[in-house]
Amino acid sequence: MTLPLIDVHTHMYLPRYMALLRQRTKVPRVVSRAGGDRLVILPDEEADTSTSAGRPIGGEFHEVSRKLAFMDQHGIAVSVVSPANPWIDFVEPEEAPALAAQLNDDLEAICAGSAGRLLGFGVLPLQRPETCAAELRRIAGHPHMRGVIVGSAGRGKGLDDPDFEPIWKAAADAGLFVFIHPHYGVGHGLFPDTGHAMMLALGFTFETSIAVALLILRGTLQRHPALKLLIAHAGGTLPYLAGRLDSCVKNDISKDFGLAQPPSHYLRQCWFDSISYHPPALAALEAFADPSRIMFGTDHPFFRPHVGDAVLDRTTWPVPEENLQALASLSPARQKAIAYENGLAAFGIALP
Ligand code: 5CU
Repeated sequence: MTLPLIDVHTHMYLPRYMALLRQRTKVPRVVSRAGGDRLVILPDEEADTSTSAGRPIGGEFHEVSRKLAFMDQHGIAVSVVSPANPWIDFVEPEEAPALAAQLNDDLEAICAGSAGRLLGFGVLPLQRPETCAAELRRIAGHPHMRGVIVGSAGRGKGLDDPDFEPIWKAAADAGLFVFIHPHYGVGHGLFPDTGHAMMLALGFTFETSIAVALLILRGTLQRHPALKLLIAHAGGTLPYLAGRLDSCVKNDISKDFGLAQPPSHYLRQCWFDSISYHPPALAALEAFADPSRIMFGTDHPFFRPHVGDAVLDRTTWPVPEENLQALASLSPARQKAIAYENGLAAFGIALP
Protein backbone atom coordinates (compact mmCIF):
# COMPACT_ATOMS: atom_id res chain seq x y z
CA MET A 1 0.00 0.00 0.00
CA THR A 2 1.43 3.40 -0.95
CA LEU A 3 0.56 5.99 1.66
CA PRO A 4 0.97 9.75 1.55
CA LEU A 5 3.23 10.57 4.47
CA ILE A 6 3.41 13.38 7.02
CA ASP A 7 6.88 13.36 8.62
CA VAL A 8 6.87 14.79 12.16
CA HIS A 9 10.47 13.90 13.06
CA THR A 10 12.85 15.39 10.52
CA HIS A 11 15.71 17.78 11.15
CA MET A 12 17.74 20.57 9.60
CA TYR A 13 20.74 22.60 10.62
CA LEU A 14 19.69 26.06 9.46
CA PRO A 15 22.30 28.01 7.44
CA ARG A 16 22.89 30.49 10.29
CA TYR A 17 23.55 27.57 12.65
CA MET A 18 25.84 25.83 10.17
CA ALA A 19 27.96 28.98 10.01
CA LEU A 20 28.25 28.86 13.80
CA LEU A 21 29.26 25.16 13.81
CA ARG A 22 31.90 25.82 11.14
CA GLN A 23 33.52 28.58 13.26
CA ARG A 24 33.85 26.41 16.35
CA THR A 25 37.00 24.61 17.50
CA LYS A 26 35.20 22.58 20.18
CA VAL A 27 32.33 20.06 19.98
CA PRO A 28 29.74 20.65 18.61
CA ARG A 29 31.40 21.60 15.36
CA VAL A 30 31.75 20.95 11.64
CA VAL A 31 35.26 20.01 10.56
CA SER A 32 36.33 20.47 6.94
CA ARG A 33 38.39 17.54 5.64
CA ALA A 34 39.74 16.64 2.23
CA GLY A 35 37.09 13.91 1.86
CA GLY A 36 34.26 16.30 2.84
CA ASP A 37 32.83 18.00 5.92
CA ARG A 38 32.34 16.02 9.13
CA LEU A 39 29.83 16.74 11.89
CA VAL A 40 30.99 16.13 15.46
CA ILE A 41 28.27 16.78 18.02
CA LEU A 42 27.88 14.14 20.69
CA PRO A 43 29.53 14.35 24.12
CA ASP A 44 32.84 12.41 24.12
CA GLU A 45 32.46 11.77 20.38
CA GLU A 46 35.79 13.39 19.54
CA ALA A 47 37.63 11.65 22.39
CA ASP A 48 36.48 8.10 21.56
CA THR A 49 38.58 6.54 18.79
CA SER A 50 35.58 4.79 17.25
CA THR A 51 33.67 8.08 16.75
CA SER A 52 36.35 10.79 16.63
CA ALA A 53 35.79 11.41 12.91
CA GLY A 54 32.14 12.25 13.53
CA ARG A 55 29.84 11.65 10.55
CA PRO A 56 29.71 13.00 6.98
CA ILE A 57 27.64 16.14 6.61
CA GLY A 58 26.57 17.53 3.24
CA GLY A 59 23.82 19.72 1.87
CA GLU A 60 21.20 17.18 2.97
CA PHE A 61 21.66 18.59 6.50
CA HIS A 62 21.08 22.25 5.66
CA GLU A 63 19.65 22.86 2.16
CA VAL A 64 15.91 23.19 1.75
CA SER A 65 16.05 21.81 -1.80
CA ARG A 66 17.69 18.63 -0.46
CA LYS A 67 14.98 18.22 2.19
CA LEU A 68 12.34 18.55 -0.52
CA ALA A 69 14.23 16.07 -2.75
CA PHE A 70 14.28 13.54 0.11
CA MET A 71 10.56 14.10 0.68
CA ASP A 72 9.79 13.57 -3.01
CA GLN A 73 11.91 10.42 -3.13
CA HIS A 74 9.99 8.94 -0.17
CA GLY A 75 6.44 10.15 -0.85
CA ILE A 76 6.41 12.62 2.03
CA ALA A 77 3.80 15.32 1.43
CA VAL A 78 4.54 17.54 4.43
CA SER A 79 7.40 17.63 6.95
CA VAL A 80 7.39 19.31 10.34
CA VAL A 81 11.06 20.32 10.42
CA SER A 82 12.95 20.72 13.70
CA PRO A 83 16.48 22.03 14.25
CA ALA A 84 18.80 19.13 15.09
CA ASN A 85 20.71 18.49 18.31
CA PRO A 86 22.38 20.05 20.24
CA TRP A 87 20.28 23.06 19.29
CA ILE A 88 21.67 26.17 20.99
CA ASP A 89 22.64 24.47 24.26
CA PHE A 90 26.31 25.53 23.96
CA VAL A 91 25.63 29.23 23.36
CA GLU A 92 26.44 31.77 26.08
CA PRO A 93 23.29 32.65 28.08
CA GLU A 94 23.41 36.31 27.12
CA GLU A 95 23.45 35.44 23.38
CA ALA A 96 20.88 32.64 23.45
CA PRO A 97 17.55 34.54 23.39
CA ALA A 98 18.48 36.62 20.32
CA LEU A 99 19.90 33.61 18.47
CA ALA A 100 16.80 31.51 19.23
CA ALA A 101 14.57 34.27 17.86
CA GLN A 102 16.71 34.59 14.70
CA LEU A 103 16.68 30.84 14.08
CA ASN A 104 12.93 30.68 14.65
CA ASP A 105 12.38 33.52 12.19
CA ASP A 106 14.71 31.81 9.68
CA LEU A 107 12.71 28.58 9.94
CA GLU A 108 9.39 30.41 9.59
CA ALA A 109 10.68 32.07 6.40
CA ILE A 110 11.87 28.72 4.99
CA CYS A 111 8.50 27.13 5.69
CA ALA A 112 6.60 30.12 4.28
CA GLY A 113 8.51 29.71 1.00
CA SER A 114 7.88 25.96 0.69
CA ALA A 115 4.42 26.03 -0.94
CA GLY A 116 2.87 24.13 1.94
CA ARG A 117 5.48 21.35 2.11
CA LEU A 118 7.17 22.44 5.38
CA LEU A 119 6.08 23.39 8.89
CA GLY A 120 8.43 24.02 11.80
CA PHE A 121 9.36 23.43 15.40
CA GLY A 122 11.50 26.25 16.80
CA VAL A 123 14.15 26.30 19.52
CA LEU A 124 14.14 27.88 22.98
CA PRO A 125 16.98 29.58 24.88
CA LEU A 126 16.75 27.14 27.79
CA GLN A 127 19.84 28.66 29.44
CA ARG A 128 17.61 31.70 30.05
CA PRO A 129 14.36 30.00 31.12
CA GLU A 130 12.76 33.29 32.16
CA THR A 131 12.77 34.38 28.48
CA CYS A 132 11.23 31.22 27.00
CA ALA A 133 7.54 31.86 27.62
CA ALA A 134 7.76 35.14 25.70
CA GLU A 135 9.52 33.39 22.78
CA LEU A 136 6.81 30.72 22.75
CA ARG A 137 4.12 33.39 22.58
CA ARG A 138 6.04 35.10 19.76
CA ILE A 139 6.39 31.83 17.81
CA ALA A 140 2.67 31.21 18.22
CA GLY A 141 2.13 34.20 15.94
CA HIS A 142 4.22 32.62 13.17
CA PRO A 143 1.82 30.90 10.74
CA HIS A 144 4.07 27.90 10.01
CA MET A 145 5.44 27.14 13.46
CA ARG A 146 3.74 24.32 15.32
CA GLY A 147 5.87 24.20 18.47
CA VAL A 148 9.43 23.83 19.72
CA ILE A 149 12.00 21.08 20.03
CA VAL A 150 13.52 20.74 23.50
CA GLY A 151 16.46 18.55 24.50
CA SER A 152 15.70 15.94 27.16
CA ALA A 153 18.46 17.32 29.38
CA GLY A 154 16.98 20.82 29.48
CA ARG A 155 19.71 23.21 30.56
CA GLY A 156 21.53 20.36 32.31
CA LYS A 157 19.05 19.95 35.19
CA GLY A 158 16.49 17.81 33.38
CA LEU A 159 13.07 18.84 32.12
CA ASP A 160 11.63 18.79 35.63
CA ASP A 161 13.71 21.91 36.33
CA PRO A 162 11.33 24.10 38.43
CA ASP A 163 12.38 27.15 36.36
CA PHE A 164 10.76 25.52 33.30
CA GLU A 165 7.24 25.67 34.74
CA PRO A 166 6.37 28.85 32.75
CA ILE A 167 7.50 27.05 29.56
CA TRP A 168 4.96 24.26 30.03
CA LYS A 169 2.20 26.76 30.83
CA ALA A 170 3.00 29.00 27.84
CA ALA A 171 3.17 26.03 25.42
CA ALA A 172 -0.11 24.62 26.74
CA ASP A 173 -1.83 28.02 26.59
CA ALA A 174 -0.61 28.61 23.01
CA GLY A 175 -1.54 25.08 21.87
CA LEU A 176 2.06 24.55 20.69
CA PHE A 177 3.76 21.14 20.66
CA VAL A 178 6.92 20.52 22.67
CA PHE A 179 8.99 17.88 20.88
CA ILE A 180 11.23 16.12 23.41
CA HIS A 181 14.43 14.81 21.83
CA PRO A 182 17.68 13.37 23.27
CA HIS A 183 21.24 14.49 22.71
CA TYR A 184 23.53 13.73 25.67
CA GLY A 185 22.61 10.08 26.12
CA VAL A 186 22.96 8.22 29.39
CA GLY A 187 25.52 5.58 30.32
CA HIS A 188 28.05 6.40 27.60
CA GLY A 189 30.94 5.96 30.04
CA LEU A 190 29.86 2.31 30.19
CA PHE A 191 30.23 1.54 26.49
CA PRO A 192 33.50 2.91 25.06
CA ASP A 193 34.60 1.95 21.55
CA THR A 194 31.12 1.09 20.34
CA GLY A 195 30.89 3.73 17.62
CA HIS A 196 27.60 5.56 17.56
CA ALA A 197 25.54 2.39 17.89
CA MET A 198 25.12 1.99 21.66
CA MET A 199 24.74 5.73 22.21
CA LEU A 200 21.98 6.07 19.64
CA ALA A 201 20.19 2.78 20.34
CA LEU A 202 20.26 2.84 24.15
CA GLY A 203 21.85 6.08 25.40
CA PHE A 204 19.40 8.27 23.51
CA THR A 205 16.27 6.27 24.27
CA PHE A 206 16.96 5.97 27.99
CA GLU A 207 17.79 9.69 28.19
CA THR A 208 14.35 10.49 26.78
CA SER A 209 12.65 7.90 28.94
CA ILE A 210 14.17 9.26 32.15
CA ALA A 211 13.40 12.89 31.27
CA VAL A 212 9.75 12.20 30.43
CA ALA A 213 9.24 9.90 33.43
CA LEU A 214 10.58 12.63 35.72
CA LEU A 215 8.32 15.26 34.13
CA ILE A 216 5.40 12.98 34.88
CA LEU A 217 6.47 12.05 38.43
CA ARG A 218 6.98 15.73 39.32
CA GLY A 219 3.37 16.35 38.29
CA THR A 220 3.95 18.46 35.16
CA LEU A 221 1.35 16.66 33.06
CA GLN A 222 -1.07 16.60 35.98
CA ARG A 223 -0.75 20.40 36.30
CA HIS A 224 -0.89 20.96 32.53
CA PRO A 225 -3.28 18.41 31.00
CA ALA A 226 -3.45 20.46 27.78
CA LEU A 227 0.35 20.32 27.28
CA LYS A 228 1.15 18.61 23.96
CA LEU A 229 4.37 16.64 24.34
CA LEU A 230 5.69 14.74 21.31
CA ILE A 231 8.19 12.11 22.42
CA ALA A 232 10.98 11.08 20.05
CA HIS A 233 11.87 7.57 18.89
CA ALA A 234 8.55 5.91 19.70
CA GLY A 235 8.71 7.13 23.29
CA GLY A 236 12.23 5.83 23.97
CA THR A 237 11.52 2.80 26.12
CA LEU A 238 8.43 4.10 27.91
CA PRO A 239 5.56 2.33 26.11
CA TYR A 240 7.28 -0.94 27.05
CA LEU A 241 8.20 0.09 30.61
CA ALA A 242 5.07 2.07 31.55
CA GLY A 243 3.57 -0.77 33.60
CA ARG A 244 6.81 -1.21 35.51
CA LEU A 245 6.92 2.53 36.21
CA ASP A 246 3.33 2.41 37.52
CA SER A 247 4.10 -0.55 39.74
CA CYS A 248 7.34 0.88 41.12
CA VAL A 249 5.66 4.20 41.93
CA LYS A 250 2.65 2.51 43.56
CA ASN A 251 4.76 0.14 45.66
CA ASP A 252 7.38 2.67 46.75
CA ILE A 253 7.11 3.13 50.50
CA SER A 254 9.82 5.81 50.53
CA LYS A 255 8.23 8.42 48.28
CA ASP A 256 4.75 9.73 47.53
CA PHE A 257 4.73 11.65 44.24
CA GLY A 258 1.26 13.05 44.92
CA LEU A 259 -0.14 11.96 41.57
CA ALA A 260 -3.88 11.48 41.27
CA GLN A 261 -3.36 8.83 38.58
CA PRO A 262 -0.65 6.25 37.77
CA PRO A 263 2.25 7.61 35.63
CA SER A 264 0.97 5.73 32.55
CA HIS A 265 -2.21 7.84 32.64
CA TYR A 266 -0.15 11.01 32.06
CA LEU A 267 2.13 9.30 29.55
CA ARG A 268 -0.96 8.46 27.52
CA GLN A 269 -1.60 12.21 27.19
CA CYS A 270 1.53 12.41 24.99
CA TRP A 271 2.12 12.09 21.25
CA PHE A 272 4.75 9.70 19.82
CA ASP A 273 6.59 9.32 16.54
CA SER A 274 6.59 5.81 15.05
CA ILE A 275 10.38 5.50 14.69
CA SER A 276 10.73 2.00 16.12
CA TYR A 277 12.27 -0.04 13.23
CA HIS A 278 10.58 -3.18 14.52
CA PRO A 279 7.02 -4.57 14.46
CA PRO A 280 7.13 -5.77 18.12
CA ALA A 281 8.24 -2.31 19.31
CA LEU A 282 5.57 -0.62 17.19
CA ALA A 283 3.04 -3.11 18.59
CA ALA A 284 4.00 -2.03 22.14
CA LEU A 285 3.46 1.62 21.19
CA GLU A 286 0.17 0.77 19.49
CA ALA A 287 -1.04 -1.17 22.52
CA PHE A 288 -0.11 1.68 24.84
CA ALA A 289 -0.75 5.04 23.18
CA ASP A 290 -3.88 6.95 22.26
CA PRO A 291 -4.43 5.76 18.64
CA SER A 292 -4.73 9.36 17.41
CA ARG A 293 -1.33 10.30 18.88
CA ILE A 294 1.15 8.14 16.92
CA MET A 295 2.67 9.80 13.84
CA PHE A 296 5.19 8.83 11.17
CA GLY A 297 8.79 10.11 11.37
CA THR A 298 12.09 9.61 9.53
CA ASP A 299 14.88 11.22 11.60
CA HIS A 300 16.25 12.58 8.29
CA PRO A 301 19.07 13.56 7.61
CA PHE A 302 20.63 11.28 10.20
CA PHE A 303 21.40 7.67 9.27
CA ARG A 304 22.51 8.75 5.81
CA PRO A 305 22.94 5.85 3.35
CA HIS A 306 26.55 5.04 2.40
CA VAL A 307 26.39 6.36 -1.15
CA GLY A 308 28.03 9.28 -2.94
CA ASP A 309 26.45 12.71 -2.84
CA ALA A 310 25.65 12.61 -6.57
CA VAL A 311 23.08 9.82 -6.12
CA LEU A 312 21.94 10.51 -2.54
CA ASP A 313 18.70 12.28 -3.48
CA ARG A 314 17.70 9.35 -5.74
CA THR A 315 18.51 6.72 -3.12
CA THR A 316 16.02 5.04 -0.80
CA TRP A 317 17.06 5.84 2.76
CA PRO A 318 16.93 3.00 5.30
CA VAL A 319 15.05 4.70 8.15
CA PRO A 320 11.83 5.54 6.30
CA GLU A 321 11.89 2.12 4.66
CA GLU A 322 12.45 0.19 7.90
CA ASN A 323 9.73 2.15 9.65
CA LEU A 324 7.29 1.71 6.79
CA GLN A 325 8.01 -2.02 6.87
CA ALA A 326 7.15 -2.05 10.59
CA LEU A 327 3.99 -0.05 9.83
CA ALA A 328 2.98 -2.69 7.27
CA SER A 329 2.47 -5.11 10.19
CA LEU A 330 -0.62 -3.08 11.22
CA SER A 331 -4.13 -3.00 9.74
CA PRO A 332 -4.69 -0.72 6.72
CA ALA A 333 -6.73 1.68 8.89
CA ARG A 334 -3.95 1.98 11.46
CA GLN A 335 -1.33 2.43 8.73
CA LYS A 336 -3.30 5.38 7.33
CA ALA A 337 -3.78 6.90 10.77
CA ILE A 338 -0.06 6.83 11.57
CA ALA A 339 1.20 7.66 8.08
CA TYR A 340 -0.81 10.87 7.68
CA GLU A 341 -4.26 11.15 9.25
CA ASN A 342 -2.97 11.79 12.78
CA GLY A 343 -0.37 14.29 11.55
CA LEU A 344 -2.97 16.18 9.52
CA ALA A 345 -5.18 16.49 12.59
CA ALA A 346 -2.42 17.25 15.11
CA PHE A 347 -0.80 20.03 13.08
CA GLY A 348 -3.82 21.44 11.24
CA ILE A 349 -2.36 20.48 7.87
CA ALA A 350 -4.24 20.81 4.61
CA LEU A 351 -2.43 18.69 2.02
CA PRO A 352 -0.90 20.91 -0.74
O1 5CU B 1 23.60 10.03 14.33
C1 5CU B 1 23.44 10.81 15.27
O2 5CU B 1 24.31 11.21 16.01
C2 5CU B 1 22.06 11.29 15.53
C3 5CU B 1 21.85 12.49 16.26
O3 5CU B 1 22.77 13.12 16.73
N1 5CU B 1 20.61 12.94 16.41
C4 5CU B 1 19.56 12.29 15.91
O4 5CU B 1 18.44 12.75 16.03
N2 5CU B 1 19.75 11.13 15.27
C5 5CU B 1 20.99 10.63 15.06
